[in-house]
Amino acid sequence: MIREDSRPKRAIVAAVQKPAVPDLEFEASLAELRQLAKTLGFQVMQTFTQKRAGFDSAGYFGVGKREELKALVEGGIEAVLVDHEISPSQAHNLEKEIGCEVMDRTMVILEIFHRHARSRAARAQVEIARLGYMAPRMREAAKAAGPKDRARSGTGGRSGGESHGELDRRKIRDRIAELQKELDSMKLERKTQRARRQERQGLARVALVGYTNAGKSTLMRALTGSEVLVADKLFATLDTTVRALHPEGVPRVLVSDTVGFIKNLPHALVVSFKTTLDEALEASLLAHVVDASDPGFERQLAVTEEVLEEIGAKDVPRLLVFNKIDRGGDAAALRKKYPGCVVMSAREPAEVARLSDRIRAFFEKELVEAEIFLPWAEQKLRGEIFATCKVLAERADDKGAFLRVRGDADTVKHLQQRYGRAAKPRSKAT
Ligand SMILES: Nc1nc2c(ncn2[C@@H]2O[C@H](COP(=O)(O)OP(=O)(O)O)[C@@H](O)[C@H]2O)c(=O)[nH]1
Ligand SMILES: [Mg+2]
Repeated sequence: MIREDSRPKRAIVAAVQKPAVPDLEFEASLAELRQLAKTLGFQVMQTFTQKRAGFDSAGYFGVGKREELKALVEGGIEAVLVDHEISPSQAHNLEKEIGCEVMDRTMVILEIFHRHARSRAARAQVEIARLGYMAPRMREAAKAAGPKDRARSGTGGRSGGESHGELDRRKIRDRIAELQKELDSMKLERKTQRARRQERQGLARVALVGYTNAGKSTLMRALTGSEVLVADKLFATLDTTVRALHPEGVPRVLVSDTVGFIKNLPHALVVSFKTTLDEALEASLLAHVVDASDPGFERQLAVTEEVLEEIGAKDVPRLLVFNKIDRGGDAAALRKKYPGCVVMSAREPAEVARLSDRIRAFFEKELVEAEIFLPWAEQKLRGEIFATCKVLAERADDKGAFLRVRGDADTVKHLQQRYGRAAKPRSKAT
């Protein structure tokens, strides 16, 4: 759907405004769709709207507007993103008439979820939603393919009267049932999931959560400094949205960008959204990013917290980050109302550095100080100690070296056990 080469696909974001929809609401939804389009790698060239009593049943826009759209497409537009869920026949007609790909809001969102779904449950859930969305559209495509399609249906052990489209629909139904069964069996494995989370807690991970457009991806780039992906084998295969906090320190902190909350989320996608967000559960710290300049931020903040609680992230520590303060918002009032919060602008490097320090401080708090004994025969393992701990001091005797280190409790314990403790453990962990 998205081109493999580096040039982004040129798109138009388009919508019909019905009389009952206030301008502000209409504009906000369009702005959100533009942001979602960017997330998918589209270059949004313009926004195209029409005020109309209702959606045209044949082609969503009125006839004249469809002509206009067609002219724009001929000028080099490759996709039209419609800010409503439109019917399969509307999408089909529109595509044929204007001559380019049409994606509706639901499809755009599904594509984003698909990219973010990492856990087995999230993948299954998103696939169910996708198949549910596809089924009626395939029927439409089959209808458009015409009656000769029916001739092909005799094979494959299906009853003779079944059309190709019906066959596909049955396959989709079967696949949905299969995925649902898989999901049900996964629910029984919840405990395992919790265990996995605990296991990962040794790794310093912070997840950015919050609404689309709050500035999560911008902060992610600013905090991690480079476009270089974390090469760590464990994560490299998992996703492309995990990077190390820059500059790297001890412990090495990994930052991940989660799927954003969406103001105008189609009801059928709520469950997929929540399952996809569950990667947030693997973090030991959630940086909840809020757009302080958005007049509706308090409601968004509340919804985010509710959903985080629902998915079981209630106990994961939070750092509340009010971003975009350069665009608006009352910094003093925010600090007073939300003690411990960070108020900042992602555009101010000094403020990004402050956020970075706050994150680092959170993980450093968890560090312990200890002494590790390293026998002379084991010196080749020095590298590992230096890579995983901060070495504060070093002394030596005839048996080996004693390294005074600060590091993650589990790592330190593991290293101590591996080489045997120093004869006289000097002081306890702080
Ligand atoms: N003025 C201002 N704009 C910001 C700030 N942070 C992000 N943005 C802009 O807000 C838009 C959405 O940011 P993005 O990081 O993509 O949001 P995400 O959907 O949460 O990942 C982009 O156009 C950013 O350039 C900020 O602190 N101040
Ligand atoms: Mg983003």
